[in-house]
This record gives sequence, structure tokens and C-alpha cells, in this order.
Amino acid sequence: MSVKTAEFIKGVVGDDRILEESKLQVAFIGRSNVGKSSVINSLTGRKNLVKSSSTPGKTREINFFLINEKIYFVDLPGYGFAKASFLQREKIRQLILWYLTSVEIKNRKLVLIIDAKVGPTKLDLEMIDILNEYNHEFIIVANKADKLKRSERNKKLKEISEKAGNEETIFYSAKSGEGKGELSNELFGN
Ligand SMILES: Nc1nc2c(ncn2[C@@H]2O[C@H](COP(=O)(O)OP(=O)(O)OP(=O)(O)O)[C@@H](O)[C@H]2O)c(=O)[nH]1
Ligand SMILES: [Mg+2]
Repeated sequence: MSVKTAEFIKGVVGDDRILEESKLQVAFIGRSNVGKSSVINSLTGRKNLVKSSSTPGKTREINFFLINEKIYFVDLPGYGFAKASFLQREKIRQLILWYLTSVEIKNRKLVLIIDAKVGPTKLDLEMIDILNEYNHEFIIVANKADKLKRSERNKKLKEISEKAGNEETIFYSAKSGEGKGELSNELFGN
């Protein structure tokens, strides 16, 4: 996909008319610090569209970015930020659940981002259970693939499909740009 325009629209923490719009929403879900914001930046070719940071747990809202005036990229807050209080974590969990179960959304695609080197964690597997429970199809993006040796890849892919089910998995690196074409093709057919 060639990105001509990309702009931040708003952060959402509850009911909002933006959910009901007919535009496609591509939502990025994943653990805190797994690289959701970085993946959005690399996919759109905008270095600073979304703030990424080495301090995890910064994103507390569901952030909507409008791409080419027709598709929303949705940056969800990360789950499992260890340093957050129980209440903060619970709030984020509820917000993610609310987005996933929102019936107003007409047209969406879900991208679950996991760490390529770490593989699916317990929390990732819980998220996969939730996605399956609500019959949501999703693509798995194994980000930070630059940390993997070529020789480790097949083993990792096997581990991911054994633990996470046979979802489509794409090795990705927001750092090197690996996987951009494949993910874009998977989402938009180009
Ligand atoms: N090596 C490597 N580092 C990455 C990659 N993607 C992201 N990072 C780093 O991982 C850290 C977290 O990235 P973010 O994009 O902020 O992660 P996030 O999932 O949006 O985090 P929260 O908003 O806190 O949930 C940053 O230090 C990034 O530079 C990647 O592909 N490779
Ligand atoms: Mg983020």
C-alpha cells in the first residue's frame, strides 16, 4: 500500500461515533512494548506518526490514525505491562475487550503482534483464546524478527503455530522493514 496521507484523529476510551463509520479499521493488538506503535510507523513509512518509546505502558487510549483518508489504523493499549498497578492493568484489559466486542464496528481486521524471539507468552495465548471466543480472525505478526538468527526461524514458526494455532504468521521487523510488503499485501492485497 502506498501511503499518501497519515494523520492522528483521536484517542478513544469509550463509546464514540468513530466506531460506527464504515471505513475499514485495522487494529493492532499486543503486549506492552512488543512494538505495536513501531509496526504502525514502519507500515505507514511515518517515523513519528505514533509515539513509540522505551518506557512501556505509555499508550492508555485506543488511538485512531486515518490512512489515505479511507482506512483507520487502530493502536490499542498494550496488555501485561508488569509495572502498572492491578487497577491500571484491569482498565486496559477492559478497554481492549470493549473494542473487541463492540458491535458498532462494521469492518475490521485484527493484527496480533507477538515478539518473534520470545514467542507467544501466556498473556498472548489468553488473548488468542479471547479472539477465538469472539470468532475474530486475526493475523499474527512476529515482530522484532531482526533479533532472530536465520537458522532459528523455522523452529520459531513451528513453536508459534503449535501454541497459537495455524493462523497466518508473518515475520516482521519494524527496525529493518522486513515483512512490510507481506503484511501490506495480506491486509490490502497490495
Ligand atoms: N529490535 C527491534 N526493536 C523494536 C522493533 N519494534 C519495536 N522495537 C522497540 O521496542 C520498544 C517498544 O516499541 P513500541 O512500538 O513503543 O511498543 P508498543 O507495543 O507500542 O508499546 P506500548 O505502547 O507501551 O504498549 C521500543 O524501544 C522500540 O524501539 C523491532 O522490530 N526490532
Ligand atoms: Mg504503543
